[in-house]
Amino acid sequence: MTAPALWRGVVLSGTGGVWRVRAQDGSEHDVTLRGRLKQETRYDKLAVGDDVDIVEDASTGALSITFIHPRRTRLARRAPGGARGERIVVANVDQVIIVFAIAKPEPHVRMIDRFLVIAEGNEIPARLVLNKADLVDDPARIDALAADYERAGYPVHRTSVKQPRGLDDLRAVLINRTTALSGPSGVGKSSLINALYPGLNLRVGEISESVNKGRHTTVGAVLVPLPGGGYVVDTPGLREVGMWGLASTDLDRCFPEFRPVLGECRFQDCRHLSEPGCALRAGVAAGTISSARYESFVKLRGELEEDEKRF
Ligand SMILES: Nc1nc2c(ncn2[C@@H]2O[C@H](COP(=O)(O)OP(=O)(O)OP(=O)(O)O)[C@@H](O)[C@H]2O)c(=O)[nH]1
Ligand SMILES: [Mg+2]
Ligand SMILES: [Zn+2]
Repeated sequence: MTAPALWRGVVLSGTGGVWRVRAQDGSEHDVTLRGRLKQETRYDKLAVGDDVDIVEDASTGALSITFIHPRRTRLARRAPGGARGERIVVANVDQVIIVFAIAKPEPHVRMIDRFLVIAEGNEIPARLVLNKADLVDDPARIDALAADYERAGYPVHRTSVKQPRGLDDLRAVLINRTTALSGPSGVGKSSLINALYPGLNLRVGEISESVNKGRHTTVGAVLVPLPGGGYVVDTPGLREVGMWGLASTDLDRCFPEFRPVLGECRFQDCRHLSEPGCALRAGVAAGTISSARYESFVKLRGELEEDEKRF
């Protein structure tokens, strides 16, 4: 009797029963979760992005997942209907790249901050792309928008697909990493990916649709292999994560530039809203903390406190 062939792969997508797995040689296969593993772990414990071991049954040729390697990171959201339990939307995301346009559509700072908080809440490094740089004559306009984020420690890429500009640097940070690419509609996410990888002809955000033309209906996030190594995850992955699961009291730590002053408020449980002796508000008044970023904090804190009343 020959031992079953064992190989390693990455889960690209799932249908709720059959999983698409990419082997290290680049080949893709439909596999199922081995019965024993299914019982041991709750079903949804396997996630897109998981690094898995696969065995091939010597007689039937059927492929099954026998082991899920420990995850580096997870993008998780609250399980539907319950305050307890999380559902992993994507595993092993190495970075979040948030794309906005400098114009058409106008960037919305509250929304940029919301995306960054989601990344911070999941402890995944984030970068910001300001695309359509060709649409503004004065580079100081882009710098003004970038300033708050660069001060907070986020790398900011100024790009243009039309010019083109900033594309080589962006390609360099995608190589050999798994990236959740997110941002509002019309900012140029698909255009950027197509400019970076001309052969890929990918319409980010519509990936699930194209996969659905196949035999199975894809549920949730889809990992797309990049030429040269690495993966991008289509946008719904991050959008559906939201801020679920983040405690309102942890929000302040999701603004990296707030962290140095967080221990300095008069009250240990300071909400940083109207409490006397708040170091954060003192920072805003002194101009060392961005008032725009602080306003985003206040808005998101209100939303999280509302959520907590409901659960
Ligand atoms: N001027 C200019 N236009 C751009 C640039 N990048 C993309 N566009 C245009 O912006 C429009 C939207 O681009 P998409 O790539 O479809 O945007 P998207 O982010 O993928 O949008 P969704 O798929 O709806 O989420 C298209 O008409 C692009 O040609 C750029 O750098 N400069
Ligand atoms: Mg698109
Ligand atoms: Zn405070």
